[in-house]
Formats: sequence, structure tokens, C-alpha cells
Amino acid sequence: MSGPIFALASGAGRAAVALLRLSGAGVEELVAVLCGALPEPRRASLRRLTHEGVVLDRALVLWLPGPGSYTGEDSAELHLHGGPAVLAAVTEALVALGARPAEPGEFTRRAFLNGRMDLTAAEGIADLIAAETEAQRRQALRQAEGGLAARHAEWAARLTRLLARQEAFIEFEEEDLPTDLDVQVSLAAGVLREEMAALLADGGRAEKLRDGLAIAILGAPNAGKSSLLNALSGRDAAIVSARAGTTRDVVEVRLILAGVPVTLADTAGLREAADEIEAEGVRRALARAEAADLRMLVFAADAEPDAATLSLLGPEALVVANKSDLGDVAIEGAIRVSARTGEGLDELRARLEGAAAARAGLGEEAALTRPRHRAALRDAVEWLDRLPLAGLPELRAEALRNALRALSRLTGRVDVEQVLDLIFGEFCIGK
Ligand SMILES: Nc1nc2c(ncn2[C@@H]2O[C@H](COP(=O)(O)OP(=O)(O)O)[C@@H](O)[C@H]2O)c(=O)[nH]1
Ligand SMILES: [Mg+2]
Repeated sequence: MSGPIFALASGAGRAAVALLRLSGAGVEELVAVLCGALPEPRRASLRRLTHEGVVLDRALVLWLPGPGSYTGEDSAELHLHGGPAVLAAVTEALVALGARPAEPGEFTRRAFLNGRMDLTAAEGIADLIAAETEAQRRQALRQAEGGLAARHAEWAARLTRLLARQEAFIEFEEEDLPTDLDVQVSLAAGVLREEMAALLADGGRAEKLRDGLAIAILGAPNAGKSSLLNALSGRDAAIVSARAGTTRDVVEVRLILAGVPVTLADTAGLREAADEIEAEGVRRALARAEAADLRMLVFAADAEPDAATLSLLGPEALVVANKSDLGDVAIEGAIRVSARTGEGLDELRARLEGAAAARAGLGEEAALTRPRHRAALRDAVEWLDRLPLAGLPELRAEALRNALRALSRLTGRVDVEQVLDLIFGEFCIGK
């Protein structure tokens, strides 16, 4: 057990109650000193907290002895009155008694180090705290409760068995092991490889649900891109003007579509720029088009489609014919809308929601929510790919061992030091 740490686990600022968490060796004495005596474990007890004869607050105290606590260490919670002076006085007393403020993510880091959870569960908790939408919450909770870890454990167990068989072959080569052992191991490893590849081939939807989907609005000047952004977001985020070339930088609004956080980006109209600033705007628009998960191509229904926008057409694009109140130029597959009259906007919104759900909706089962998961799994697949090429039993065992090691980076059972800082750095202090 490491030394005692403490942190405010509730939000900062004035509130009815401030929740201060403590964890580590020495918390038992610390709580006993503050309360006068150690309260009954795992029971909320109302106590006067005193330090050196001064009453600090009257608080609800929970004494949570390890190893059955969140961190696995001796822990406590102090439910204080939420004023800043109360918090300051209690903090000062805790420091005087030998505790120190926790680093971001330190409670969860200790929980991981004490075997209370694996890395994917720790990440799930970080995501749960950050979740803004229902779909994000469900995805995070699934991971926090061990969805991905369970998938990993099943694969790791199978891979370990294959490795054991392959190593037995090295040890007992001359004896009567099945002569087709190599083939058997390769076949089983091939099945495993396909399952992993299937999870990798999900189009990154879980990562997109976590990080948000990027939608770029593109089209000729004056097609009504800014008007549509404003209509979809329900506020005047972008300047609308009859003058072509008004929007020069990228204007972003955040929306939630079908539970998916979305960044909708309005861009400069695509045309030969009149000046340097507009040219930069067009360059940025094209960069957005490149990086976007979804392109919304806007044409004006009272004009012929322009070549620059047409060149961005593709199966993945959502095509919109705006200004339906002014004309009816036929554009293949376009949704007819009018930012002015509101015609077609409900359909446009529904189509955007459908597209968002298809690209980033909540999946059926545990998914890869971070690039780090993807990298680990991709490594494991690559090692399994090498297995059939390796002739010597030693090399085959090595490939399996490396695949297992790569896979284990997911949950952090081995080889984890280098990823720890990365992961726990995402946490806020007090968790
Ligand atoms: N009649 C009509 N005018 C529109 C419509 N949408 C936009 N406009 C007008 O077209 C002009 C250009 O709109 P804006 O949104 O700035 O286009 P952008 O250059 O593509 O961003 C403005 O005067 C808008 O009021 C529409 O659906 N119908
Ligand atoms: Mg504009």
C-alpha cells in the first residue's frame, strides 16, 4: 500500500456537499484522529472532524478498509459541507497529518496496480465520467464492466493453450505427439486471427462514438451552407449573406445526432478565390472535406451544379439541393430543402442522424474505443499471420508468444509501464 492521498471527488465550487476521498496506508489512523475514534467500517457515520482541538466540520464519514475498496487500499470518504473554507481547513489538516493531494487518475491507477481492475475497465471509467450522450454512457459502462476485458480473456486463454501445445512440441519432439500438431495449431490460430480481424474491421465506430463524428458542409459560394448550418444547429453560428465569399474560415458547431456527438463544420465556398484570404479559406474547406467522416454537399436548386462540388461526389456523400423554394434543377439523389422556408429540413436531419448512427452508433458488443486497443490487436494479428510462415517450432512458439504479448497490452497484464501515464493522464483529479 502506498502513502495516503486525498482529492475532492465532487465538482469544484460551492455546493451543498463536497466529497473528499482518501486512500492509502495510514488512512486508518488519519480517520481515527479526525473523528476521535475509527467509525464502523462501511457505514455512514455522522462525526465532528477535529484537528488539534479545532472543530473543522460536521461530516458524514465512510471508513472503507482495503482490500475491498475502490483502490484496494484502506480508504475513506468525507462528505463535507461544500464551502471553500471548509475544504481548505480539512485539506490543511490532512496535509498536516501526512496525506498529500492526489495526481490526476491516481485513485484508479492504484486500483489497477492492486489488481482491482484492468486497463480497459479503467479507461471505461474515464469515458463514463466524460460521457455526454446516452450512447456514449452505455458504451463506456459496457467497457467499465469488463466487456472488452472478457473478450480479451477468452482470446488470451485460447492463445495460451496453443502456445503450450507448440512448446510441448519443442520439448518432446521425438515422442509421440500428433504429427500434424503444426497444422492443428495453425488452424486454431487462424480462427482466432479471423475473430480479431473482425473486431478490427468495425470502421472505428466505437472510437468515433467516443471522440465525435466530423461532418463537413461543402459547396459553391451562396449555395446556402451557412444558412443550413444555422438551421440545423438552431442558432446563428455562421454569418449568412447574399455576398459570395462571406464564410472564409471554418465555423464549427457541436450537435448530438442519434446519441453521437457531431462536429458540423461550415466551410468557405469552393471557387476560384478572389483574394489570398479566401484562397486560404478554400484550402481549409478542402482539408475538412478530406478529414471528414461525412461530407454534406450543398447545391443550389436554382443553378446548375458547380464542378468543384461535383468533384467531391462519392458514395459516402450526402447530397443536398438547397433553395428548393427558388428552383428545381435536378440533382441525382439530392434531398430537396430550403433553409428559408424549412422545407425538407426534417428529412435532412433524419438522414444525418441515420448516417451518424451507421458510422458511430452503439455497436452490438464490446468494441475498440481507443487507438491503443486497435494497435495492440493489429500487432497480435500480424504475429498470428507469421505463424504459418515459421517452419521451426521455436519460431512458431515465438510468434504465438509475441501475439499473446501484444494482446495482453489491451488489459495491461504485461508490458504496461509505458502506457500507464498515457491512460491515467486522461483522468481528472479525484478519480
Ligand atoms: N430563397 C432562399 N434563399 C436562401 C436559402 N438558403 C440561403 N439563402 C440565401 O442565400 C444567400 C447565401 O446564403 P449563405 O448561407 O450565406 O450561403 P453560403 O455562402 O453557402 O454559406 C443568403 O442571402 C441567404 O439568405 C433558401 O433555401 N432559399
Ligand atoms: Mg457561408
